[in-house]
Amino acid sequence: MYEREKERHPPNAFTLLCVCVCVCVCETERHTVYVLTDCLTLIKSACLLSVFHPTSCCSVAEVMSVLFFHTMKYRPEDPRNPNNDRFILSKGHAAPVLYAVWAETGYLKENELLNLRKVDSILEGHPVPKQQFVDVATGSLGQGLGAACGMAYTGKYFDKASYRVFCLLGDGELSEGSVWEAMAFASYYQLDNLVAILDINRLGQSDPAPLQHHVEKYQRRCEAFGWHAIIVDGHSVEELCKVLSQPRHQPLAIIAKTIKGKGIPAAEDKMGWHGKPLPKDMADSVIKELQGRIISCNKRLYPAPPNEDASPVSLRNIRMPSAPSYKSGDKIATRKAYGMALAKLGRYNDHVVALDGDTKNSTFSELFKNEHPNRYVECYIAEQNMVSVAIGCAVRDRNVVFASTFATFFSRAYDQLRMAAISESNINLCGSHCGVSIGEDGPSQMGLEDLAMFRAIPTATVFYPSDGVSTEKAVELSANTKGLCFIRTSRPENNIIYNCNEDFHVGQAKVVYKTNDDHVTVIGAGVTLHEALAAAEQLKKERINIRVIDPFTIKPLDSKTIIDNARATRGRIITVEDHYYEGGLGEAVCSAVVNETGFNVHRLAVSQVPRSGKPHELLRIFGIDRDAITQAVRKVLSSSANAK
Ligand SMILES: Cc1ncc(C[n+]2csc(CCOP(=O)(O)OP(=O)(O)O)c2C)c(N)n1
Ligand SMILES: *[C@@H]1O[C@H](CO)[C@@H](O)[C@H](O)[C@H]1NC(C)=O
Ligand SMILES: *[C@@H]1O[C@H](CO)[C@@H](O)[C@H](O)[C@H]1NC(C)=O
Repeated sequence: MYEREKERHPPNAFTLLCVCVCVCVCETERHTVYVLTDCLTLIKSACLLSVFHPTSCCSVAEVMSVLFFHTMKYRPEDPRNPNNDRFILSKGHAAPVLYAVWAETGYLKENELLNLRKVDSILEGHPVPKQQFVDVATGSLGQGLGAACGMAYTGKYFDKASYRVFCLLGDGELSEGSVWEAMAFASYYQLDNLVAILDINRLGQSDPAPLQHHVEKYQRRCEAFGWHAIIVDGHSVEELCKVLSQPRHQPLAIIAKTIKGKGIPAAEDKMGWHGKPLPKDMADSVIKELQGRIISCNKRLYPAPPNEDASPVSLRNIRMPSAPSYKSGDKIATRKAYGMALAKLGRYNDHVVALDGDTKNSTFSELFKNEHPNRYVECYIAEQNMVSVAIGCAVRDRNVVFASTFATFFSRAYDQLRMAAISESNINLCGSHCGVSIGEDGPSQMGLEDLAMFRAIPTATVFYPSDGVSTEKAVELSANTKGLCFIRTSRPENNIIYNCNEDFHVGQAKVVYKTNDDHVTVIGAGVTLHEALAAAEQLKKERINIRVIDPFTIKPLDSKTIIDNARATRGRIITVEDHYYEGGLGEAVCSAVVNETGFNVHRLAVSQVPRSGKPHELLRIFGIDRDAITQAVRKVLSSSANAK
């Protein structure tokens, strides 16, 4: 295969990482277990690391060895090969054991392990995708299984390939609701290519996990969620080999009863050792003891190669074959335009897939489902899991993923979205029902924080289209834009304002209303752009001209267009948005013009928790309708007249 590091490093005292007891293989039908010479080196190198969560690594050493050198089929020299079995370390703080295994495969150099958590090393404290063998970042507990579900769904239904997906979870982590959202998803979709290994080591960080070592309770829970659940001694290599070889018709949960700190006598099954490095003398003696247990038989293990049945996928240049076909005078809600655009994109690109959380006839992702039922994944009312499944579907560039729900419900998946950025994910999210303009359903259904939320994510692009044409362009641009994309859509029907041949770009605003003698620049988006246009007509009758700008993307914001136009209106800007004040369009504009002298930004936004009512009533009450804009324009003009 390829060169292995010749030189092995001696164990270093303060750093005992994980005690990979042995690397074993069941070669004969009688499951003879060979303990191989090379595990010595694995142990040694692993021991070099160790300042980080040694006891959490110790409980899964056998599990990891069996998975990576007995069960999984993959090409260790090519960790992202599409045919490879996938592995997700949901208990991401056990990263050192993952790195030790990849060193044992030869992919990582053993001396690189010494650089664990150093600023210039790829071996960060928790798994991140700058490591080729990591598909999704973990470390925020409870998220690995949802991503694993997305990968398994993709393997079974989209790729129709034989690769399998393995996910290792901690027992403390099993208190996260998102884990059980994923459990329900996996059984509903019969993901028989998915295996979860539950490391029941009894202890969490500051307390035992609630079910302690009651493995039968875990088994009943898993079975209740529709999984095949098997209890094993997680330190028995032979048992692990056996259960992992069984044929499957359901998702499989391996409930591995283990001991936290296994192999470190003073720390075994004891509280107070989570995340702690071992003292030097303790580490030395443990390492010595381990080395004594190695049976040298000069045998090297190589993982079996995968079946070559996941066809190559190209996600380059996902285009609409034709321009939008709206007519001026048409009225459409941007949420509906989203569904139409997505269905159209799917017509010409086989790898476009859509997810929704039981809101498809509100977000209009239903239009995609109607046309492409095999590429639609109903995620039901489990938004955290939906985002994780989306991330899983998008890894290794297998799919262009669009997931939709009400904008406001993404807030409960914010940790998953934050992790999507760390995972370098390219998922696209569409949030409908933004703002008070949804009307009667009331504040629980109104997205009023979503711009703040998505703007704060470093890899995010935030689209806020205002008509059917720009929505279709936003969908097409999202499909081709790296990082997270968020498309904010609205419920009310509004006029088509753009010509179908209008060109749109990320970070390029449109001046939608202008004369040679404008006094104020008004920036609105979605429904408030239409209110601004109505205000412009109204003010024209009073011989006050205003300029109206549609930012199209709130992030990145087109500062140049905003500044150039606002200069023409003597720095007078009014922003108006169907969002709370904090973190929305107004604040984005303020930070864009922060260096301009003589600029004055007046902001209109929703300042309190709103209520039910008709959309136009709520826009009026919360001060973001055409009248509020005309008043603000007059006020800005009179105060600047007074200032003279
Ligand atoms: C969402 C989240 N909450 C809290 C933490 C902090 N934390 C890291 S490890 C840990 C204990 C994990 O226990 P368990 O899942 O049993 O794993 P073990 O280390 O015992 O294998 C905690 C609370 C975290 N990383 N993520
Ligand atoms: C969605 O469909 C259901 C079932 O047909 C219907 O009862 C409901 O009113 C629809 N919702 C919307 C927002 O159209
Ligand atoms: C404002 O000026 C500072 C200092 O020159 C610069 O670093 C920053 O990028 C500018 N900000 C904007 C939004 O232009």
